[in-house]
Amino acid sequence: MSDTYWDALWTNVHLATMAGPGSYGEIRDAAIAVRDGRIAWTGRQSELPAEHRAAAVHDGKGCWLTPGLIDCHTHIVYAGSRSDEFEARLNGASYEDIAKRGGGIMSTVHATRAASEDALLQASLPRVRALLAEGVTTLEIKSGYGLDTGTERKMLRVARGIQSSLPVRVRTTFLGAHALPPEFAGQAERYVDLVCEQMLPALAAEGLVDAVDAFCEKIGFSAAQTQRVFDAAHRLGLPVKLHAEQLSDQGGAALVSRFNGMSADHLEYLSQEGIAAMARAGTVAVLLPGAFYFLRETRLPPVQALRDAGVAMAIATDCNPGTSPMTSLLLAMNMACTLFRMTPLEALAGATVHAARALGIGGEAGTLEVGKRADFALWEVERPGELAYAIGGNPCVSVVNGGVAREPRIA
Ligand code: DI6
Ligand code: FE
Repeated sequence: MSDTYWDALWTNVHLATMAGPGSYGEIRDAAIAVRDGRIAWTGRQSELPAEHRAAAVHDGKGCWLTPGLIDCHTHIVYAGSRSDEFEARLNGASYEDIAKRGGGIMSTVHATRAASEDALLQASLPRVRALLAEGVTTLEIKSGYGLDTGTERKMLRVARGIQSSLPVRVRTTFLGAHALPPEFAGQAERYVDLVCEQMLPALAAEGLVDAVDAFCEKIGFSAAQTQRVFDAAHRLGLPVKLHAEQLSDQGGAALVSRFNGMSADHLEYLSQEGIAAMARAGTVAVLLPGAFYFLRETRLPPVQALRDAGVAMAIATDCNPGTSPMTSLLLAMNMACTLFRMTPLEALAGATVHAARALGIGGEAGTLEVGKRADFALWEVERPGELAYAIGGNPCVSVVNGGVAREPRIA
């Protein structure tokens, strides 16, 4: 079989390869070829090798073709809804009122504990389908609404089940240190013992954990407790990331950087020392404009300082029922521009090349380069910057997962 025998070829497209810093990596009037699920050739269509053969040829009809989008921070597996709390708060109820009624994050924990594995999967699939309709090909999913071994296991199994049910690659993250479960009230250290000594080793041994996260916050876990979780992760050889500096500066970004963390996420209250530590370690800043918007936060993440320090910025939905009930990565990209003053190029890089790095899969995904997985999306837009422009539009016309084309909307 010669080098130029391909499984599939897309012609008549413009590529935004996202390879090479500071540009879309545009190749106009281009073609892209796939073999064995990987990108085998990219370039100008006029430069296609004369002797090439492809089993299938797709006419891209002048569309722009980008790497498949990557949502690198979600809590998309959960049961129940918190729309009642949203409405109660807009009718004047306080957070305390809601917490007294067993609301807030604990209402999601109760609903998730009560749901069967299949019910949890069925509740989650429509949210994932909404992301997939917008060209998402890789998705990170966290546990953290179980807070006991059995329910954390159930969440992670459902996350793996999503990859078996739909055309998407899933990276799982263990977030046992998300909140203190009611049965451990006043005993945070004992709960961290359980997370480090039982939950994480058991779930990692079952192959359910790709990375480890924690909620390092006054209302979550302290930096010292987070460090214990990271030590446990490293003993098991697992990479770490962190919910850091969302509501206050706990030094979380510097902490996760010391552990060579893949990402520090949220970062509204990030300090200059935190930025310097992230730059040194190459830790990606994952910015989450949906939570900023939904919480009506006013403190902006330090985007210009991150840029100046050369810290890569990713964008994600943070899809969760409490602070970011959002299933549109394109909208998150738009909000990153309008709310955080990121550029459309930074927003697209944030949902492709930098999101891949935040998941530790930069060698496999995130750009259109020969040898990487053939995950890409075709868009009916005039220019790639248009992807961050519309509020609620979806110009996706086709998605390719591992070289296999599909409709954006899937049943
Ligand atoms: N940060 C958040 O914004 C969410 N979790 C976290 O660590 C909140 C989760 C929820 O309220 O359900
Ligand atoms: Fe989150």
